[in-house]
Amino acid sequence: MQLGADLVSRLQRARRVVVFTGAGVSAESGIPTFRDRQSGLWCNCDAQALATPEAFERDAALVWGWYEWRRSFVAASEPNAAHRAIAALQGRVAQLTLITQNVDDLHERAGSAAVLHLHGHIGRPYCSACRSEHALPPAATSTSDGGGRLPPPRCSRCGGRVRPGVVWFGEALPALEWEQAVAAARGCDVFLCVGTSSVVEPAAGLTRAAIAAAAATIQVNIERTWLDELVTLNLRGPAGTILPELLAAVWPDTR
Ligand code: BJW
Ligand code: ZN
Repeated sequence: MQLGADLVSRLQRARRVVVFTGAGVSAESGIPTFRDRQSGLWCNCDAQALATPEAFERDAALVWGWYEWRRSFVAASEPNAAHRAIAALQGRVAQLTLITQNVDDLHERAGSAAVLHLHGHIGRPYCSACRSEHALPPAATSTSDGGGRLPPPRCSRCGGRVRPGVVWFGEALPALEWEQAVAAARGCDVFLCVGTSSVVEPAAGLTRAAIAAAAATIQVNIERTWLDELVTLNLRGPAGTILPELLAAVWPDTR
């Protein structure tokens, strides 16, 4: 991998590194992305129709069934080389902040600690009335048909309807995670933006914040995004190939 001596040295000397990931980092684990033309989760349906509080109000069984189908996908998936490379990076820099938009737990399963999940967790549903967490049975075996209608469980405390533990359009991001993410983006030396289309706000603003703070910004993606002209370096290709190569280029003793 040709990185340029300046960038290699910047990475080697970096004290504060942020890795910001999106659905593309889990694509090679078999989890469909949101917006890719071929395999996107929502290519056959309108995102707004399923990922909003209004949709859940209107047709809870449709939305709950869709999320249970996706939870089964996550349960059947394993972390890939990109998740593992990010976990390995943790041992290389003084301070690594891992921020993800993903609702899966593949970063954690690869060994990353303290992951900031900006859009929640698919495995942590909670009561839409009293907000208490609700334990779920292990995910059912995944089916390829996009799931069926399934009524959501009821809260054991108040009888309210249990909802997926994710952040829908129009909902606020978790305040603490967001504050920590913004502070990390503003204060980092190097910001890696991996496998995200960067179209969803306010998360996409983190890369802009890192650019404004004069961090070295590296985008890893198989396709162009609107950030291509703004970042320091674009590494075009699958994250599961590019990230291990990046580590090996900067720290040649990486195994
Ligand atoms: C690979 C690869 C490989 C493939 N290797 N790469 C400003 C302007 C306009 C609109 C707004 C704005 N501010 C807010 C909004 C509204 C809205 C928004 O952003 N809308 C835009 C779509 C226009 N935002 C919100 O509503 C947010 N809330 C909010 O702002 O609240 C305000 C508020 C404040 C106070 C009180 C109350 C309210 C919430 C956003 C929540 C987003 N939620 C979702 C669903 C989560 C649940 C679920 O999982 O179902 O999060 S949407 C969906 O998009 C999901 C993702 O996390 C998110 C980002 O998608 P991501 O990860 O980038 O995936 P893709 O598919 O888009 O891209 C994949 C990329 O990977 C591609 O580029 C591929 O090329 C690449 N790739 N394989 C490397 N192997
Ligand atoms: Zn309740």
